Amino acid sequence: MTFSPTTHWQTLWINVHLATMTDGSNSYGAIENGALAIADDKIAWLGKQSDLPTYDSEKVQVIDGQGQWLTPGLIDCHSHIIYGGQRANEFEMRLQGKSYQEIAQAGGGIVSTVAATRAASEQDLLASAKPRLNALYRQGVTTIEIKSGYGLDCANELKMLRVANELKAHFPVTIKPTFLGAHALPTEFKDDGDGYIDLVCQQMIPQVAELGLADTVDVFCENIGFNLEQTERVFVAAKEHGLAIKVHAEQLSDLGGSVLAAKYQALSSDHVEYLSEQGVIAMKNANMTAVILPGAFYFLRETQLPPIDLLRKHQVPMAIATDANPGSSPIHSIQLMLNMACTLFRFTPAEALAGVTCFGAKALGLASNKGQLAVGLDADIACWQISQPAELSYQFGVNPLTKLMIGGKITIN
Ligand code: DI6
Ligand code: FE
Repeated sequence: MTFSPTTHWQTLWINVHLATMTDGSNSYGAIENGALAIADDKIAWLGKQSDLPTYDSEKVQVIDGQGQWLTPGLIDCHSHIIYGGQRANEFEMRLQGKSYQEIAQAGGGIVSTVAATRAASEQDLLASAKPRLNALYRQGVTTIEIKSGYGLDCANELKMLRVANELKAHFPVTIKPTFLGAHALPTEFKDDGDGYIDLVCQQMIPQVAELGLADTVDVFCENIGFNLEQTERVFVAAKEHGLAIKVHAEQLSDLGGSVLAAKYQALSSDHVEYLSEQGVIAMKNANMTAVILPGAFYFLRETQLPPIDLLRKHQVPMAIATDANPGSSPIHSIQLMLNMACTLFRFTPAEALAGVTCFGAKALGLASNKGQLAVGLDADIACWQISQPAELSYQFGVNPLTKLMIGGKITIN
């Protein structure tokens, strides 16, 4: 490790405990009674406070953490927070016995949100996304991935991605927009999935790449989404345009989407309740991350558990995210996801925290800059009024966040 000279330090946290998350999901990488210094938006030094080098106390802004815990800023690596309307009516239908798939097949589901999103102006979409992002930000989220996928034509997919990019002007959060044109079949392409995929590959992806509106492409590979062949065509087009890929796979059935994604070196495969051991091994060999989405599992009352033990056995990193969306996970709480990963999937609290820090970063291709407290990484730091890191997974509903720092600047105090 090279430490930058103390003369460059701008800010210094003292009297803090650090959950560095530099040990993957094995431990918190804890440093108790620590300190952490920042220079040029990056972490410049961290360690035991007793080892703190001498610094110029006139030039460095000192923050006294009073025994609180610092973690990396939290990362929500899978969300759909931009959409028009809402689907409380479908929630009621499901409570009367209809399944998510039945509602989708009857013209509800994703395509009903598509109609509302197409009808919404850019201003409307921005206004409705802001409180959702604000809720996550207030809980310590410093990086979020936001998908398109409710426009399903060129103009409306680009509109959604513009809104995702506009949110950057309203929040200090790092926003990673992802193009999810292949989310569902729009009604004008009913019975012509291949025709719609032509549009995605030949028009939408080239424009998204050219306008720089997203750097990653996602596909919903599922029996109610797109088949393997269609998914592969999207991957090929994305790669041709220099875009990274990820996939919604094995959420409702095992089509083999994760194995296909591994062949194309995808960043992650997300949901994965129905993932087979073969899929797990393919993901491991391709250095992919499994993104586990407890909110959708809970809200859809899914009973098929993701293969957590197999993912552990083959050491596939597991991220956790909200999947915040109007249909399967209308949940804007990263803290609830930490709790649900533990209660529903038997994550350890350290695995859960890794899921929204180091492995969330990895799922977004940001592991060299974010997700850990380590020298040289971005100074995105959450400060918590807790007595041990497991408290972050143990309770929800009371927000223990007391300060948030993004890129070395305090944004919540
Ligand atoms: N899987 C999901 O859980 C969301 N999208 C997807 O591909 C659901 C989106 C919705 O129902 O609106
Ligand atoms: Fe999703």
